[in-house]
Amino acid sequence: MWKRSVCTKDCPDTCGLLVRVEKNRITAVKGDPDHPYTAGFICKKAAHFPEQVHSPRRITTPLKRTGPKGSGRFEPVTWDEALDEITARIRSISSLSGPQAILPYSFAGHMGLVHRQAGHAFFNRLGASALDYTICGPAATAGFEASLGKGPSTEIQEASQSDYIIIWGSNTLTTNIHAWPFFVRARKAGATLIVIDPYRNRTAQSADVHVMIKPGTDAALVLSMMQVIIEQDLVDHDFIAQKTLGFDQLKARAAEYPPHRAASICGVPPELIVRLAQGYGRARAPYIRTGWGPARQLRGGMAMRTIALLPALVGAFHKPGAGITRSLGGAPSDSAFLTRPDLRPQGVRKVNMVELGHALTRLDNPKIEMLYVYLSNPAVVAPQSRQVLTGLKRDDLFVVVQELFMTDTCAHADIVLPGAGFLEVTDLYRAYGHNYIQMARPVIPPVGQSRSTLAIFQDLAARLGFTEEVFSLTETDCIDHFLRDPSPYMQGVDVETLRSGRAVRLNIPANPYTGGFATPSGRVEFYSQAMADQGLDPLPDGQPLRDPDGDGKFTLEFITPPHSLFLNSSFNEIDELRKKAGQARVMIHPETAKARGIVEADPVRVFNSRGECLFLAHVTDAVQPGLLVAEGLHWPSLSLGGGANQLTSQRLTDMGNTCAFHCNLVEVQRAQ
Ligand SMILES: Nc1nc2c(c(=O)[nH]1)N[C@H]1C(S)=C(S)[C@@H](COP(=O)(O)OP(=O)(O)OC[C@H]3O[C@@H](n4cnc5c(=O)[nH]c(N)nc54)[C@H](O)[C@@H]3O)O[C@H]1N2
Ligand SMILES: Nc1nc2c(c(=O)[nH]1)N[C@H]1C(S)=C(S)[C@@H](COP(=O)(O)OP(=O)(O)OC[C@H]3O[C@@H](n4cnc5c(=O)[nH]c(N)nc54)[C@H](O)[C@@H]3O)O[C@H]1N2
Ligand SMILES: [Mo]
Repeated sequence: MWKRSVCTKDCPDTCGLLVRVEKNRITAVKGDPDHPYTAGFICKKAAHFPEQVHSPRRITTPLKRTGPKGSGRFEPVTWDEALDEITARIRSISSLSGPQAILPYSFAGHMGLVHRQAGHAFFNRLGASALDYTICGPAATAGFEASLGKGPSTEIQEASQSDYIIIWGSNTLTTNIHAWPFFVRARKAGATLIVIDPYRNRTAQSADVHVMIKPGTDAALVLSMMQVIIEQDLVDHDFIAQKTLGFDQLKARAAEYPPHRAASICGVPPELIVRLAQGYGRARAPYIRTGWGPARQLRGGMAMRTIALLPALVGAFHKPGAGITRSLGGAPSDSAFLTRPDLRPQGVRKVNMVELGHALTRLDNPKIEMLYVYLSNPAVVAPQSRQVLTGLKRDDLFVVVQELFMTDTCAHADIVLPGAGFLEVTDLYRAYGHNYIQMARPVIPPVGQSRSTLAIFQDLAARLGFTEEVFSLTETDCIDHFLRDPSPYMQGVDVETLRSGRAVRLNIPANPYTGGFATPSGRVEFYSQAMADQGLDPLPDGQPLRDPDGDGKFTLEFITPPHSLFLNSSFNEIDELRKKAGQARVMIHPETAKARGIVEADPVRVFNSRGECLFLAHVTDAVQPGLLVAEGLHWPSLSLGGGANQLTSQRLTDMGNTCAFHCNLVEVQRAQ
């Protein structure tokens, strides 16, 4: 029997799925042809869901550590034993050191509105240290909002009517593949496709023009394009007069970046900058798809803010097929009934999740004594892994991990709890690459003794005597709450269709900017007083900032973008996908390799002051000289030594306090 469901992995596409179930086993998964956006095809990863759900690697009972920390030796225990031990620890730590000695750590292993947020009320009520959820998007969001205000951006489907598409720091064919058909449609009608990226990724290989920019220099490139657009009078004077703020100051700033000067910063030849500016400025419907890449830099907020201003210069916001896309999917947004921020005692400290390494090794008053991990794999995904692992190995740290698989984080746990996967629970899903929401019910019961995130936290809450209503809400109670959300995005949403399991469109216009801009001035802000108030440059600024810890010591830049066969660190557990991905590789330009005596497939050691890791060298001109690229987060326990996050830093971005995953200086040498 085929049942309808949704892919809930942390990917913009949130695909409609059809799942074949025979005797409580999932035997096949395919795309739902009726899904209005994902339209019947799925990625290579999702096709492996049957093996993932029923994998022999799946954790099916609670486990308790028997060997030394990090040894990965466990014995099965009952749920009562496991939860009793956790509650006893919570009680003793809370009374001796205070509840802030407990730190929850979670992210987006499951994207459902209910289960993803199901632990928040518990930790708020406990008075635990609060986690700041910064590892992915906030720099991009903050940069974009400073220019255009809060709210959804242009729907990707619009791009099919564009004649000039720029994919700016997104590896669309790897990370957002369902956007591609809309770009293909536009190209069939004659559109030009530009990719701006430091390396020739799969998407750049398929573009008309690949602009091989140096990492962290997007703002300089944009300012230079602006200089050309203004000088050649390709601007939309009416739009600028009526809908923008600070054009004269912008003009003066852009004048500081003539193409020959910008070229020396961003490595893009001056003639190409002029061509780009003219192509964009003269297009009938210029459209930009931004990824998160430009934001994962120390000045990533500024980069995103500057890119977001470009459409205003040419009045693109009011042209069909034109605009700019970042994250989509606005509503339902009010989760307070479920997360209960009001239960959190006043003055509880916040811990930035990017700084987990510091938190576990340096934070005091009180020191972290319990780490409770769910829906995340911080041993692999968090920056500066050496320090994270030092923290996780502390004998005086009690670690609980809720997981489906024995990840590198689980290996450091004292107690592991088996989580029920997305095909085993009821939840509501909102995408961030399209404007549809969808509800899914379990297609099979929880595998083994696994339990849903909501069920686990409610059991813990009951053991600790928490009686607030939130601790007894069912999945469907929560979904009913979300569906009653008064947000305008929910208006007209057909709840019956939603309950039948089909995707339903939110009430969000395809081009929301036609309704105006939610900035303080109501205009696009070339000049932002809000940024000035935060001590930031109120105008776009093109000065890059390289990794300060490596400056003067290391000369090679190192970026760590996603792998097509993994989803962050997920899917390493599928043997076939891991084998297909092969050992962790680092791309090196032939000149850079030659200068170091490195040839194809050599084992190499990449290092900086934060750590080191091993890769196999892939010598290729798909990267520029002086840049190393390592795609994907391989589990160190199942691949060559280390993992790319050995080399990344906990330094925070200029806006949004996010991780600058693509801002690293390193050196490489042959291993042995
Ligand atoms: N297959 C697969 N799909 C995924 C994921 C995955 O791991 N695997 N991850 C998911 C998640 S959580 C997210 S947030 C999204 C992320 O999706 P993307 O936005 O596509 O990923 P990023 O890591 O931000 O990198 C995007 C591109 O930015 C480039 N880049 C790096 N630095 C710069 C820079 O300074 N300027 C410019 N212009 N480009 C730069 C990188 O080389 C890369 O090609 O993808 C989601 N989808
Ligand atoms: N170097 C580098 N590091 C990065 C990035 C990068 O580009 N470069 N990208 C960053 C980004 S964009 C992000 S969003 C973060 C992502 O970081 P994470 O959100 O930690 O992503 P995953 O590695 O997919 O880990 C999710 C874990 O949740 C588990 N899980 C899935 N579903 C369930 C469930 O229903 N119940 C339970 N209990 N567990 C479940 C999975 O098995 C998996 O181990 O990583 C970041 N790290
Ligand atoms: Mo992400």
